[in-house]
Amino acid sequence: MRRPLIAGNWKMNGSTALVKAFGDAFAAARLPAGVDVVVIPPFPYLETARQAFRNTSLKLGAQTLNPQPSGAHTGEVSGSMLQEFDVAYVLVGHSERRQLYQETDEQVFDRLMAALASGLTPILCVGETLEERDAGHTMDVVLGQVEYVMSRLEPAQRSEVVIAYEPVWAIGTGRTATPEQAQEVMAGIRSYQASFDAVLAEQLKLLYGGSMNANNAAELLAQPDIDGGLVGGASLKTDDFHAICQSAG
Ligand code: G2H
Repeated sequence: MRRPLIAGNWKMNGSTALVKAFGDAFAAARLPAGVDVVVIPPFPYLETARQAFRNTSLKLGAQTLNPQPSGAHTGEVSGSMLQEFDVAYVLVGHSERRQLYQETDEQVFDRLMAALASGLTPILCVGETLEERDAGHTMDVVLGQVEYVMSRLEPAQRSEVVIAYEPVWAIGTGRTATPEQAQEVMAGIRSYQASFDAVLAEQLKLLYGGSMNANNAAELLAQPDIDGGLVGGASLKTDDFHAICQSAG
């Protein structure tokens, strides 16, 4: 059985007040016992979040990391720095990083390796654009992104990776992939993984991302190959995010 994971990616949103509101709300509201829940705020809020989440079961994540352990990389943050703030998860290769900051598969791989080296669980984000979907290239694009990283890992490293499938056309647009569209791609990712190792493929945690909200989460999470969600906009409201977490239980 794969344990569900709901991760709330705040992107460049939020405030100290919002972090504290999440701490208060989730200290008071119970989460399903079998679900891992992660909040991924911008870097400046990690320490406040660490304090505010002490009485909750919320875990902490980060939105990216630099592949280097330290040095002259102005504006960057390393895996060991994230570790100091009890960060457990880190996103790598989010489509916004790939598109807005030209992150290549090679750079995504380097970041993922840095995450593993620091004991962080990487959430590898993959997904196709609308043009790629319309041209019938969805599986080629998605599996290409998955393969670039997974084929370079040792089996023990592969078992540490969570993969989030986020169709780019569904991100922040209010246009969600249908459960069937999402399931089709997730099943493709799992069967690709099975070509390396059938046992690992069954253990691989797959998240859906792209306009997941309190209304559509249950149907998406009911799909056999969807083990959780990477939630953007709807992770900024305590009630909505809590409802999504309940759907995963
Ligand atoms: C996809 C998702 C979270 P949203 O980027 O990463 O964002 O739920 O706002 O589409």
